[in-house]
Amino acid sequence: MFTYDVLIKNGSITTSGDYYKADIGIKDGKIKDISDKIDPASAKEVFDASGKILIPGGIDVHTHLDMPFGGTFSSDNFETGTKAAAIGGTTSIIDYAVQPKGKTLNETIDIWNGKAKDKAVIDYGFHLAVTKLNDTTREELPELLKNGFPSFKVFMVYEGMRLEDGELMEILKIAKDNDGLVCVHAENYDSINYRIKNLLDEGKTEPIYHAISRPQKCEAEATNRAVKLAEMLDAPIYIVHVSNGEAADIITASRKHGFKTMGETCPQYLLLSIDNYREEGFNGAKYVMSPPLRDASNHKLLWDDLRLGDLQTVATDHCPFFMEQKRMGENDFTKIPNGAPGIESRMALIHHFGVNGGNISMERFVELTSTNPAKIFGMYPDKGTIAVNSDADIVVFDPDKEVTISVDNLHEEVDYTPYEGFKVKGYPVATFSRGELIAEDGKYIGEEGRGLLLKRGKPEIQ
Ligand code: DUC
Ligand code: ZN
Ligand code: ZN
Repeated sequence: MFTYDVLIKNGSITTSGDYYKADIGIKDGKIKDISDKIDPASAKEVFDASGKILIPGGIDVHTHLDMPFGGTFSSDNFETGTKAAAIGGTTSIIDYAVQPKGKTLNETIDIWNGKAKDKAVIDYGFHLAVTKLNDTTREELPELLKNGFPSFKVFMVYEGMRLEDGELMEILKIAKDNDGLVCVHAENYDSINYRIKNLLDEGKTEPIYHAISRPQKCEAEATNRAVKLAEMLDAPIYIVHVSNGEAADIITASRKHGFKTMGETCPQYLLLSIDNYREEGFNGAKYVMSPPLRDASNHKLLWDDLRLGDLQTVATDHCPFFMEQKRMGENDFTKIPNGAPGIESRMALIHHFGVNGGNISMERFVELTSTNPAKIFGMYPDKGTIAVNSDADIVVFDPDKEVTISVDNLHEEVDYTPYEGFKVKGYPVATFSRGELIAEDGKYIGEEGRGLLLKRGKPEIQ
């Protein structure tokens, strides 16, 4: 009888607060021992992590897999998307389950469960995106908040999905009263419609006009409104995909005044810019997402916010579409499906441009990509750390491995990456999920459909 199923030897463990060398003994999917030297004879399988860094599995709390959008579906489903995630060092996701017209929230969970169950290969949770507030949803919300779904999403834009300010306020209050958290997509709906009409009237149909139709102020205004509504109630709020320093400053100010306000940004807002929309032909459509890419001067501001603790997480908003799908908007930028891929490269990009780039420490990298997501969304300490009794979700990270990111070496189900040609030093080379080695050297090697639905607990405000 072995004491451990798996022993990871000789790695350097990095958590959000520590960096040290130790062996890790794993049994039944959990970390059972972390010690200086564990006898290799005590384990069925031994993994040698000499020269490697061991970090808690990445947690991407903002994905859109198999999501209907603008008459099509995002091209990664729960199988392809989570395999790509696993190879890239992510072991849990929280996907947005968007309430379809005429469906209850419980029916929405069933629909998203149908998409994910037996397909996802890593653990997954759902934020319910409430698109209709009526008596049924009002009754469902408190129950769901208490029973494993402690976070909801509200869109302030998108016809058929958006809620009015009063409805957002009501949901913020319900969440506050039931230990939940509301995630908000903040853009000003009316200003976007006003701009779109003028641009199209002037015959301005190319992808760049997507960015011009929803400028930085459009996001900053809605961020301010959402944050102020939450402040009026003293309710926690989490602003998703913050794309610029002006919107981030609103979060910073709110936090300084003692409110429970939090924000997320994504690699695209740290590394790409509005200039990408000017790429030749229809290539600018690759970057059509909302909010859009901004002036590059925002990069430093957002990195500073991440380093100083003004923003708390880095997720992806992974929402891929093939170029063929993007072509739906060839003659009208408003018809380009919104979204871009990123689930597989998040960890390597944030490590390289964050840690190697001198913007954040290695510990802060772990905190932003794993520990804070786990805490904020009720998964800690099962997820988000390397500690005794935590799930053995561990990424073996080779700090010396140099990779040129390309669609040719990624596994996302889409025909481009916005990060084509980006060079990184440091890359995930093996991924353990609940003690099982599921990805190694760019290949998914785990069982099919092994991911489990995460029933999450109370959010911890960071
Ligand atoms: N933004 C996107 O770019 N795609 C999907 C949803 C969203 O908010
Ligand atoms: Zn959004
Ligand atoms: Zn999104």
